[in-house]
Amino acid sequence: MLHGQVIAVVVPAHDEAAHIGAVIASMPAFVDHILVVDDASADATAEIAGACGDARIRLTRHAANLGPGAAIATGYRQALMLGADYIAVMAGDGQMDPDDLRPLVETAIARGGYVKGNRFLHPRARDMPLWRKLGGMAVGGVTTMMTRQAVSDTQCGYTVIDGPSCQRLITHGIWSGYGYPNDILMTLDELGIPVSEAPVRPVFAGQKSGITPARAGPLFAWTLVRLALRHGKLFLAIGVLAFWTACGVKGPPRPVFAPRPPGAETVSASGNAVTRPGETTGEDHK
Ligand SMILES: Nc1nc2c(ncn2[C@@H]2O[C@H](COP(=O)(O)OP(=O)(O)O)[C@@H](O)[C@H]2O)c(=O)[nH]1
Ligand SMILES: [Mg+2]
Repeated sequence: MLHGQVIAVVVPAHDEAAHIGAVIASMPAFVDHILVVDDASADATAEIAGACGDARIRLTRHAANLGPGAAIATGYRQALMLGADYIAVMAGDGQMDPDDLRPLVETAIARGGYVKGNRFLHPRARDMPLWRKLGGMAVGGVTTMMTRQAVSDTQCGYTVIDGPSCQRLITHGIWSGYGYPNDILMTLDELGIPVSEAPVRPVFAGQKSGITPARAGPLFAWTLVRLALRHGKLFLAIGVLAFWTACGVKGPPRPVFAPRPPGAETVSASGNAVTRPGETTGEDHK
C-alpha cells in the first residue's frame, strides 16, 4: 500500500523470458498486486513468472497472442476485481525504472485520473534512440491534435490510473494492438478524465521492440487513420491517409483491431501455479 491506497501493477509480457524475472524482483515493496499477463509467449516467460515465488503475483496466460493493449486490458480487469485503488502498467521487458513508480503513483493520488510517464522530461532523455524520440514526438503531435490533451510522450507505456477511471476506460474498451496508448488518450479525452505527466527515465538496454524503424512509419500512419475513424475524426483520417499515400507507403503492416476470441484468457490462482495454454482454472475473469 502507498498512503493507504491499494496499488496494483499490470505487467504485459510477450516473449520476455530474458527480462521478466528481473522486472518482478525489482517491484517496489508498496505494490500489493503484480498482475503478469503473458500474451501467448513462445518462450518460458510464464514459467519464470510463475516460479519466482512472490506471493503478490497473479499470472494470466492468453491462449492466443492478442497484443499489448489487450494484455493491459486483461490486467486492468483483474486489478479492478482485486479492489485496487491505483493501477500502474510496467512493461515486462525491463524498460521501465521501478524507482519512477512511486512518483507516478503519488502524482495520480494527488491529481486523480491518468498519469503518463514522460521520457522527454527526464534528465536522461538523451538515452532514447533518436528515431524513437523523433517518431514519438511526431505521433505525439498528431495525437495531441486529435485530443485536447497536451501530452508530448504519447507512446510511453509507463502509466498509472485511478480505479474509477480505469473502470470507465475498460467499459469503453481498449485497442488491442500497438495504437493502444493513443486510443486510451483519445478515450480519456472523450470521457473527460484528466491526464497528467511525470518524468520517467528512458531505458534502452538492448531490448527488442515490436516496433522497428522500418515498421514504425506505416504502422503509425495506419494506426492514426484507424484511430481517427474510431473516434469520429474523419477529416484528420483523410489528411493522414493522403500524407501516407503521398509518401508512397503501401498497405497496412498488420491488423490492429484483433478480436478477443472467447476463452482466450486462462488465469492461474495467485502464487506459483501456472496454467497451460487452453486450460482454465474455472475462474471467470472476463
Ligand atoms: N511486441 C509485443 N509486445 C507485447 C505483446 N503483448 C504484450 N506485449 C508486451 O508489451 C510491452 C510493450 O511492448 P514493446 O514491444 O516493448 O513496446 P515498446 O517498448 O513501446 O517498443 C512489453 O512488455 C511486451 O512484452 C505483443 O503482442 N507484441
Ligand atoms: Mg519495450
